[in-house]
Amino acid sequence: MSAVGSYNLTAMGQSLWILGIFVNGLASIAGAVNYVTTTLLMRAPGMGLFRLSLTVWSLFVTSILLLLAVPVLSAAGCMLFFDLNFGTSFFLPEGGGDPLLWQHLFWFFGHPEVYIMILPAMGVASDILSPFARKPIFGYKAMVYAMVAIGFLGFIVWGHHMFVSGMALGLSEFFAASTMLIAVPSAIKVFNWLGTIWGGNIRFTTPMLFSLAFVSMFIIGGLSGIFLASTPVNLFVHHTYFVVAHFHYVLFGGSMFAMFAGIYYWFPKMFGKMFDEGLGKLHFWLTLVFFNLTFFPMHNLGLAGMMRRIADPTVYEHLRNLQPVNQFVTLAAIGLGLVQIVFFYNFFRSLFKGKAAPANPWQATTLEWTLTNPIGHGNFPKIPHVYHGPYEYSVPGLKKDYLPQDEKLDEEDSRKMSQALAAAH
Ligand SMILES: [Cu+2]
Repeated sequence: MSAVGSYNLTAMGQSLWILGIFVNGLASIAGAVNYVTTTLLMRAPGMGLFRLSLTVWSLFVTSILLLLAVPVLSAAGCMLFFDLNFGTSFFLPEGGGDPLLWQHLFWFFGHPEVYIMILPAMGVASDILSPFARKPIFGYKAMVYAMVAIGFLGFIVWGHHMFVSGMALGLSEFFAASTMLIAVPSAIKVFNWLGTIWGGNIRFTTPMLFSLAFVSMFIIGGLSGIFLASTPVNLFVHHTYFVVAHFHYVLFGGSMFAMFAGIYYWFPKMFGKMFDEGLGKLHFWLTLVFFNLTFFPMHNLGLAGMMRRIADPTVYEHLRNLQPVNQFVTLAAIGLGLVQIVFFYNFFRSLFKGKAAPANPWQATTLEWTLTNPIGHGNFPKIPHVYHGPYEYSVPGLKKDYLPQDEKLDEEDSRKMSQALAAAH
């Protein structure tokens, strides 16, 4: 609605919101250009693309998704801004526009955005599972190609958010099929994570626990995702808490758990201090328990008819029998929030009073662990040379069980290593 007389406050609020989205989009695009350029053009000598850690690969793929998805949101925002302020009718039926066009443009950005949030988590979890299982990543190249496939497929599934919009049957079949196809590269990743830790010499540190929980919670969120990809099931549960449950298993159980894993893993390198392992584990177990108490019952609530959005309060009368479960979920959510105090306490206490961290506390192989603590100006005093892949753990024939990426083997060691490898085959 355009302003009549005094300026329309709703339109002003929305216009400012669009401006915010636009500025945020510019920042995302600039950041993505930076990541893509750095990954492609500024690698250390010897650092081939297939020697990059999976975190870097995940950020590279994520950046390409950002470059393709964010401009669409910005353009849609501009169109909305024009509708609100300059009398155009891109989305207004009375002027010949189509409100569904907004949904299409939003979700063309919105679905890839979900992968923008989960892909870096996948990279971080890979970088943590390998050193704490003391085994190379199982199927490194398959992991890379799976991320590329997830990135590509992420652009042709947006319609699964719009099954209830009156979409043509043929179109919804396409979106259902393309969405289910994403289960394939996702399952490749899950099986490769399991293959990585299978038979490993597992160290249950805080970052490892969070990474393992990431994989487990991502499996639950992935499975409910397959339910939601199916159009008839989706029509039934679309407006319910089942979607809220699914979403949080992917983005809290997934992204947030991996984010915590990453913070604990790189804390010693970022700040030169060790965090308190006991408090880290307490934070992990409480988060895992309260997370599941909060979000698992939402599956049941959704199937029982609990709606996501309620405009008419009289509807609550019909939902009265769900009140106890809703109250339980609310209490669990408050618990989940309070538990994070343990994290912040541990974070700041370790920051100021933690014991000094050795340069490579996890005996990991990637380049950041070759830096001394504290890290000097410009990070690397001289540009390192890379000789190996990122996950050389338990290499046969060597004295220690890991081989840093920049460590050149002498002739005797490389001979021993190739002999041991040949004997193993
Ligand atoms: Cu989606």
